[in-house]
Amino acid sequence: MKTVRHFSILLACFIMTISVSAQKVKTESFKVSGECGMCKKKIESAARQAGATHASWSPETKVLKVTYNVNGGGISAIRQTIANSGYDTPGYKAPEEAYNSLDECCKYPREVNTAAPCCSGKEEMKDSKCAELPVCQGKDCCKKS
Ligand SMILES: [Cu+2]
Repeated sequence: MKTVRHFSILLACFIMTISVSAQKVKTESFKVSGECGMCKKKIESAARQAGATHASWSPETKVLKVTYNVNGGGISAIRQTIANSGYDTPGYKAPEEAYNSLDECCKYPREVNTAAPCCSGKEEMKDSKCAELPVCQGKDCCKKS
């Protein structure tokens, strides 16, 4: 009888372990472009909005450390939401409008070259759809800088 009770306690422990690991929490770090303390607030709140339980971004290293539940939207939802708020993340580029509406102090240098293939040098394209055109048909795609 005693062994049976021991066994059921063991079993109960085992089941509890399984249910805890079912809500798996993961911590990941990745680079997010940004500049200052204001960026920090916006990046971290975007991450939380997308389901991160903890988010901490460093203006020095530009690395965001997030903790999230793998059963939620996951890391891609977090990256996407941060990008939508104006900050480039790995695999997700912030839309032009979002980047342009950032405060001046927050406008980080973009690593991704926004120039269309038909625009020479430092000229940027007026809108991102231009780049999809084969060699930018109507060439007034390019902003004069
Ligand atoms: Cu900023």
